[in-house]
Amino acid sequence: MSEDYKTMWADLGLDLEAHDQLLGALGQAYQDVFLTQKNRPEGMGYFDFVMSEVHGLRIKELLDEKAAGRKIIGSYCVFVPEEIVLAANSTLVGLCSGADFATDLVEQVLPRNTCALIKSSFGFKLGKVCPYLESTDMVVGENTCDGKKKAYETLGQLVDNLYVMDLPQMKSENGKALLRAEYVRFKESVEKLSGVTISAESLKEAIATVNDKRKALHRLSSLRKADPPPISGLDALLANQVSFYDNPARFTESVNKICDELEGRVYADEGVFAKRTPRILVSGCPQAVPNWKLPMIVETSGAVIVGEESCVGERGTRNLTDASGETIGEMLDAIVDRYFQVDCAIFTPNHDRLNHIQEMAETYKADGVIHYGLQFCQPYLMEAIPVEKALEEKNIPCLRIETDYSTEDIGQLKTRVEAFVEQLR
Ligand code: BJ8
Repeated sequence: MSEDYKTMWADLGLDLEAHDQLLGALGQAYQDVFLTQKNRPEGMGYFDFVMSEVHGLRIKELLDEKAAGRKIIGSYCVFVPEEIVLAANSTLVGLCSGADFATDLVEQVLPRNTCALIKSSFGFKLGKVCPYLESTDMVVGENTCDGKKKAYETLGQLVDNLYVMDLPQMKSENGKALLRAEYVRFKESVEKLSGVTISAESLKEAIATVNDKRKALHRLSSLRKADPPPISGLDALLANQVSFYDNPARFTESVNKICDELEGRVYADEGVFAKRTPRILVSGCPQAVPNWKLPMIVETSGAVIVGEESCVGERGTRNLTDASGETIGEMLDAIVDRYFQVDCAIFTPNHDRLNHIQEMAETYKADGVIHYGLQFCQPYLMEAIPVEKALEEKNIPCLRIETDYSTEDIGQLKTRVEAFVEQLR
């Protein structure tokens, strides 16, 4: 790492020693999990580069943006609309993390039985190793699950720029009205922070930018319907993970570029795995960087992942925002319509999610579904049972797993996944 980065990290208040340890572990995991894959598409080189610079060049870019007057807004949930952020000349970055860090410090402020996703985000703050969080001008939390909702009360004491977005729990007219009111309040807060009044023109442009990013990811997903799929589940997940950090236009271009290459592979019947390799759909909790445990286990157990029903995946990107509105009001309505369809398990009832999982299993020709639940995540663990039932009705085998970010259960999980894959052959 260059000395410039070290100065940058120190200026952000990071603990350089702890941060070095984190980057060392991340680099090793990346090497072991990604770079050992055979026959990867060349276009993955871009994502390898982004990952190698995820705390370096990208942070420098964000700080340069800040110096030029843009504001950086961090979020923990796909309900925070990037369209509004971009329209206010600001940048949205994801803050969720996928590795345990400073657990001893975390357990002084949160109960031990909190999900790994929340604990990890706190660990990155308390351990002073997240340059994204330290670069933000506003951190957006949201009232989704009880764990997050209450954890933000504590996070508010650790950061001085927390904004909490209230979110509905039911897909009712009242729920939709709440979402709209919250998006209007968010728009006003972002305008105040950035000093930029969102215009119809800037909002239209932002909708187009975010739609383009989603279209590129839809294109990537669609290519995975092929047998053999032209890209591994690990690499496709990585592209989805990078979408939360990267510059949107550059990301879109890079995904479209890799899709051009993958189309050629599909045409040539070429894939990372052999034809008729058992195909798995993963459904459940989001998998943030560097949470690659489950896909690594699946794809070293004789199966390939062909889709993610997850917020780092299709649940997060499924629908486009209608771009036909001309006034700010019409465009906000379209944004609300789009996000209100996100079928997170915090909604009750949540039949849409069951339908979507069945549809995805059919569309991606999955032989089986693995439901990925993080330990102590009530919404997804509870919903795993109706998910399994809905899949049984379609004769699609389902394996429910409950895990965390530790490596201790890898052997046990591998045994269960291997047995499941055997059953699918
Ligand atoms: S829209 S999935 S990104 S809330 S794993 S913290 S649910 S206890 S992450 Fe999510 Fe938004 Fe929903 Fe998507 Fe709670 Fe469960 Fe932990 Fe979770």
